[in-house]
Amino acid sequence: MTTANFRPLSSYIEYPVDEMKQRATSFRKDMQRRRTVRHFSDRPVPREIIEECLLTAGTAPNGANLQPWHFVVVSDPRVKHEIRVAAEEEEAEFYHRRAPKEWLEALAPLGTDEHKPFLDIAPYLIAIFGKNHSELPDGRRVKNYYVHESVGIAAGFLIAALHNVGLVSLTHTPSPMGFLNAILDRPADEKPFLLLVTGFPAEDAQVPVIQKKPLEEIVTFI
Ligand code: IYR
Repeated sequence: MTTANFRPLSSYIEYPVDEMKQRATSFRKDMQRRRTVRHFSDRPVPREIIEECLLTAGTAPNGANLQPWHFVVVSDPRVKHEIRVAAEEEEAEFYHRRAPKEWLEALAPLGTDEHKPFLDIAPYLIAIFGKNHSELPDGRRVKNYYVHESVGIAAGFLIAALHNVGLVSLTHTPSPMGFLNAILDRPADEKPFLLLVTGFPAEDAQVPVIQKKPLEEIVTFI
């Protein structure tokens, strides 16, 4: 059994209350500017920027610090195209056969359909996998905990990190996503969680006019 090893919390910063308020508001405003974008430019993005954002994602709190995630960053146009073909096949099935009417109605305001040109155009497709098991440094294979929660939080960090550097992203969820294991050669124990499309927005990018719920609707203080 490994024993716990503690050190002082030296990275913590406390701000005066006024500064806390300012920071809360300025972060809220900056995050409110973020939009999910489906119209991408093919302009390249330096890989080290993506690497930095992925390191931020890797700081996410997670089950037993087993860090149950793996990110595959796809920039090879041939692999991107393979993903597009497979995703569009699933999506055509979804939009024309599988999706219940109620789901299609919920999606109508977003104007989505089975065509996914952004999978060819955007410079990076980041396939995010949740790992059900980890390999410890001593070679032992152990179970991971709270995989969905952990990977979801890491994905949120990544989306915020990309936004912070002036990139846009799309949380794409072709369903089912099993084809990502085959194309990206990932083991069956890893489950695709999200395909995060990222890059610069197209110059004529448009976004749907939608509203976020007000505080009273999403929060209860007791
Ligand atoms: N996966 C499909 C459908 C879709 C589902 C939800 I929930 C969305 O918020 C958006 C789209 C697609 O990507 O088009």
